[in-house]
Amino acid sequence: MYSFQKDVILNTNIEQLMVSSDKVAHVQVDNPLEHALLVLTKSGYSAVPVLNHSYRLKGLISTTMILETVLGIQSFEMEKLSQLKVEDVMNSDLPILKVNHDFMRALGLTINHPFVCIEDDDGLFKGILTRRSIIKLFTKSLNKAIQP
Ligand code: 2BA
Repeated sequence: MYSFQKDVILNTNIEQLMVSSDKVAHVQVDNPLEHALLVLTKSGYSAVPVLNHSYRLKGLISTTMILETVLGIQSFEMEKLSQLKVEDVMNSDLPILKVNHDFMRALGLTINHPFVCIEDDDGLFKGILTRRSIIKLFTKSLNKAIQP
């Protein structure tokens, strides 16, 4: 009989799984769209967090959001890349976890979001929790459980 370590998973501290802010590609609210497109393209991520100058979370921006904005009726309106700012386009309706939130809350959010931003008690951006880190945790635990 396999024994899956349910308690180990449920008691996981989300800070342990977090990609810390210094390793997270991000943009700022007042960056022009062309800068955001550069960050997204060069990092290879499809969406990244948006912060203000006090390092607080303000939204998310993705390549798709930018392309939809510059796509006109007949052609791409590339001048919008320098005219518009990240805050004009970003999605500000984002789920946020606190460092002390429990693992089940985090797990539920990653059903619909590939990553969830984490902030500390003062509202400062701490990092992100990705689906990858959660799948890694389950894989490790299941591997332990099925090993003879
Ligand atoms: P996506 O960019 O759509 O990436 C989907 C998955 O593809 C990632 O899943 C990861 O497994 C892989 N991937 C994409 N670009 C990668 C890269 N440059 N290096 C390594 N692996 C890459 P997750 O790791 O679960 O990430 C979920 C989402 O979290 C990503 O979606 C991205 O929007 C965001 N993300 C992850 N790490 C990030 C970071 N360091 N900075 C900013 N955003 C990040």
